[in-house]
Formats: sequence, structure tokens, C-alpha cells
Amino acid sequence: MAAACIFCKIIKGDIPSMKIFESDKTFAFLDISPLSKGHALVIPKFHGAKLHDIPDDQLHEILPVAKKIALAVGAEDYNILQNNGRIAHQVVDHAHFHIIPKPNEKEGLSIGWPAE
Ligand code: DGP
Repeated sequence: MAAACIFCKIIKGDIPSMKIFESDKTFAFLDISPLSKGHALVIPKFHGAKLHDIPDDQLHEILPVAKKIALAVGAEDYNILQNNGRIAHQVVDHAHFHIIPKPNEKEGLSIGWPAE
């Protein structure tokens, strides 16, 4: 845990979030600035800024949880996105994985990442 980290505060419950999943190592919640309906974040509870700062044993659940969220949201098409560093568009320095559903044509315009 890092005292000043927004995502550590979310894990602790000091900042409210729309929680989707929690285990001893993993936390998932809805993104506050969704790029599409159901845009979620999966994070290791272990605090590290970038992917390579996170020990392997803290990462094992991340993709299975991301997969479950994608299935639960019912997204046929979606992006899993993970930014490391400012040039790569990382804003929050606690490693995280985005799950970004892509709405189908019936539901409306697809929001691109990067912008289409
Ligand atoms: P990135 O650019 O990959 O670092 O994305 C960080 C994401 O975190 C961004 O999509 C918005 C989200 N975010 C930032 N602060 C909060 C917060 O306080 N609550 C929630 N739910 N999401 C947040």
C-alpha cells in the first residue's frame, strides 16, 4: 500500500468505487471516466507503478478476472489495455488493466482506443 495512491485508497475503501470483484490479491471496479459502458479496471492489490514492478504471484488472477468481467458485461468485442508510463498514457501510478467493451452497431457508436 502507498499512502498517497488513489487506487490503494480505493482498495482500502477510503475512496468509494463501484466494486466488481475482490480477493486477497486482486480488486476490480468501474472506471470513473468510462470510454464505453462497462469500462472496468482490474488491479493487483500490491502497490507498484508499472507492470514490471508487480511480482508474478500477484498477477495470476488478473486475466481470469478480466475475462470474467468481459463475459459478464456481454461484450463480444472489447480491448484489454495496460499503460505503463506517461508517454504510454499512464495517469494513475498503480499498475492496472482496462477492460473496455466495444458497443456493437445496434447499441451505438463504438468509442475507439486509440481514437478512431
Ligand atoms: P491510465 O491512463 O491507464 O492511468 O488510466 C487511469 C484510469 O483510472 C482512468 O481511465 C480513470 C481512472 N480513475 C482515475 N481516478 C479514479 C478514481 O478515483 N476512481 C475510479 N473508479 N477510476 C479512476
